[in-house]
Order: sequence, then structure tokens, then C-alpha cells
Amino acid sequence: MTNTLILLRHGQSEWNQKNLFTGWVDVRLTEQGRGEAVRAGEQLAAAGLQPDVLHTSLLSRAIQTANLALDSADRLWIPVTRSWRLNERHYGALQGLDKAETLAKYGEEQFMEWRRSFDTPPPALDDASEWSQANDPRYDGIDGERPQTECLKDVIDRLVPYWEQSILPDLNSGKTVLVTAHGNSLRALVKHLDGISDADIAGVNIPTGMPLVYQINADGTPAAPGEYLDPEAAATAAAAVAAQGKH
Ligand code: DG2
Repeated sequence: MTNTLILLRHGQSEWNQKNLFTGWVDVRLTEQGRGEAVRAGEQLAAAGLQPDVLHTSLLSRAIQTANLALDSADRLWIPVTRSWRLNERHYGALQGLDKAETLAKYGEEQFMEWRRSFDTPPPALDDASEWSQANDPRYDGIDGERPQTECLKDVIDRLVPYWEQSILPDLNSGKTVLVTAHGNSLRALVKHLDGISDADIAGVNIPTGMPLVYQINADGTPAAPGEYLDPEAAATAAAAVAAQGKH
């Protein structure tokens, strides 16, 4: 007996479009991103997938995506749980910087270390920065854990408890679960689910607005690796994410 888990990275954001490191900065979807979210919901409906509950991050781009996708799937009414533990990886002092300029300034090795290494966080973001979330009231409940930067390992450490304590119980009560989150928070979850090594996760990229579907066993392991509803389009879009900043 398995239950269905649907992972969905938000649609294109304003800062994805501008090629800026985003992390915890709360940017909105572009028109293209809103279209991607609507299409994701249409794809779910066409595949006969009906989410019973929704889990989102606290960031507007994931929340907007969920609302648009659920609207087009006619499932806007389902219960919602939101958590900072699904937030994007905090990108530290890179938040707000242009990806292409950062690549040119620091070179490819350092750039990719910051983007895709497992355990090297970017430099910490000063609380006085305009891109800091130090005074954002939505995180008042997590003082003590409010990050100034994170590597993928840090994201796994804060996300896996949420997977075990909030998402898995929903799956095990027979519900189809939709999770709308981010490129790196979903890479963290996919690494955990698929047992991907610290080295190999560097090569995994999650495209915007494309549902990735798992059948999950009662013990939280997937019956098989996750599958995109449109694998060809997902592979093309994932390759574009991998190349971000390089052209
Ligand atoms: C992107 C991921 O996060 O960027 O923080 O810039 O999924 O919220 O758009 P998202 C960001 P990369 O790690 O792929 O550069």
C-alpha cells in the first residue's frame, strides 16, 4: 500500500527571471510563472491526481503557485499547512546578487561550490542588509534557528523532521499530499527520499512548475524514484537551471 506525494517547485519568480540569487527574499511570480502554476494544476487534473492536503513554505512564490495550481485543479478548498522548514535554502550574502556577475567575479568553481556543494554555505548575510529576514515577523516563532546562510546539509537537517512529523503522517492517513516549495528545499527532500549521495545531488536540478510524483511506502521510502508528469519538458528545463548564470 503506497500513498501519493506530489512535489512542485514554484513557477518562475521575478528573481528567477532576473537571474538573481533569491533564497529567503520574498519575491512574487512572473506572468510566465503564474502560467506554469496553472498548467501544473491542469496536468494534475489530467493525470487524475487530486491533492487532499497542501504543505507550503512561508514564501509567497510557493504559496501563489499552490493557489493557482489548486484553482486550476478545482482543489482550492483543501487544508493547508505552511512551514519555514520548506523554505528555500537561505542563500546568505549571495541573496540579491546577479548569478552571471557572481560567476564572472568568483569563477566557476567557487560559483558552483556555493550553488551545489552539499556542505559549504555561502558567506553569512549581515542582519543590516536590505535582503535580510532578521526582522521579518513571519519568522518570529523560529528565533534561535533563523539562519543567516545555509548549505544543502543545513536544509536537510531542518526539513527532514518536518517530513517525518508532518508530511509522512498525512500520507500514512491515506491522503494525496501536494508540497509546493523551492529548487533547493526540494533537492534536499529528493536527496533524502531517493538516497542520493552527497556528491551526486550536485547534478540534480528541479525545474519550475513541473509536478514530480512519488508513491510513498508506510515507512517513508519511495516505491520507486519520483517521476515528472512531463519527463521530457522537465529534463530540458532542469538542464536550463543547471546552466543558470553561464550564458
Ligand atoms: C533559487 C534557486 O531558488 O537557485 O534561491 O535563487 O527555487 O526559490 O527560485 P527558488 C534561488 P539555484 O540554487 O538554482 O541557483
